[in-house]
Amino acid sequence: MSHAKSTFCPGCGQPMTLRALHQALKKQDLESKAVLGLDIGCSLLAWDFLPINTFQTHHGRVVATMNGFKRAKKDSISIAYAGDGGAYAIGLQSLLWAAMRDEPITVIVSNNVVYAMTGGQSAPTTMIGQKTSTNLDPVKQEPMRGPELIKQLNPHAYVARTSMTDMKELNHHMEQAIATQQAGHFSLVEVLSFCPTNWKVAGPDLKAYVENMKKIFPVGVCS
Ligand SMILES: Cc1ncc(C[n+]2csc(CCOP(=O)(O)OP(=O)(O)O)c2C)c(N)n1
Ligand code: SF4
Ligand SMILES: [Mg+2]
Repeated sequence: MSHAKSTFCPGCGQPMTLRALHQALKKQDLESKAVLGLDIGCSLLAWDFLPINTFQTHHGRVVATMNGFKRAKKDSISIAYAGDGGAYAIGLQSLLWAAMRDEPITVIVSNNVVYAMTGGQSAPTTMIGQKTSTNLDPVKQEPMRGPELIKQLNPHAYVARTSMTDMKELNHHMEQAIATQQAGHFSLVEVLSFCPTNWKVAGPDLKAYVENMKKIFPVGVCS
C-alpha cells in the first residue's frame, strides 16, 4: 500500500477516474477493505497511485481475478479496473459471465476508444470515421457498447456510462457502483476518458472530443 506521483501522461483522464473512485471509498471509510485489480494497458500505471491495496493481473484477466478474490474474501470491496481493450476484447468472455452470474464485484472501464499503451491501435470501441495507428482509412463498423450489452444480461446490475467532463456524475456513479457491490450485486461504470497522447489532441479540443464521443456512447444509468 503506497501513494506515489502519477506516471500517466499529462492530460490523461485516468487519474481523475481513480481519484473519483478513491473519494467514493473514502467517503464510506472503505479504503482498508478495498482491493484494486489492474489489467494490462495504461491501467497498470495505477499500481501505486492510490493509497489502497492493488493487484496486478494479466491482460484481459482482471475481472476473473477480482471475481476470485471476492469469493475468497467476501467482506472485501473488489474492484476491477481495465481499459476498453482489456474489458471488451481480450477480457470480454470473463466480463460477460461475471455480469450474468451477478458476481458482487465492481468493474470500471476506462474507454479511450483505442489500445493506448501499445500505440493507439483500433479497439472494439473505435468509432465510425475514426483514424487510428492501424486504421489509416477511417473505421466503418459500429463500435461496441459494453454497458448496454451487460445491462441486457443482468437486470439487477448497476451499469452506467459517464465521462471525465462530468465529475459530479462520475463521483455519483462510483458511489452507486460500490453500494451495489455491498448489496450483493454486479456493477460496472464505463468512463469516457481522455488520451491526448494517442488522439494527438490537446487543450480545449480534448473536451470537444469527449463531447463527440458522448453522441456515440450515451451517458447515464443503463436501464
Ligand atoms: C495477452 C496479451 N495480448 C496483448 C498484449 C499487448 N497489450 C498490452 S496493453 C494492450 C492494449 C491495452 O488497451 P486497453 O485495454 O484499451 O487499455 P489502455 O492502454 O487504452 O488504457 C495490448 C494489446 C498483452 N500485454 N497481453
Ligand atoms: S497513453 Fe493515453 S491513456 Fe495511456 S497514460 Fe498516456 S494519455 Fe493516458
Ligand atoms: Mg483503451
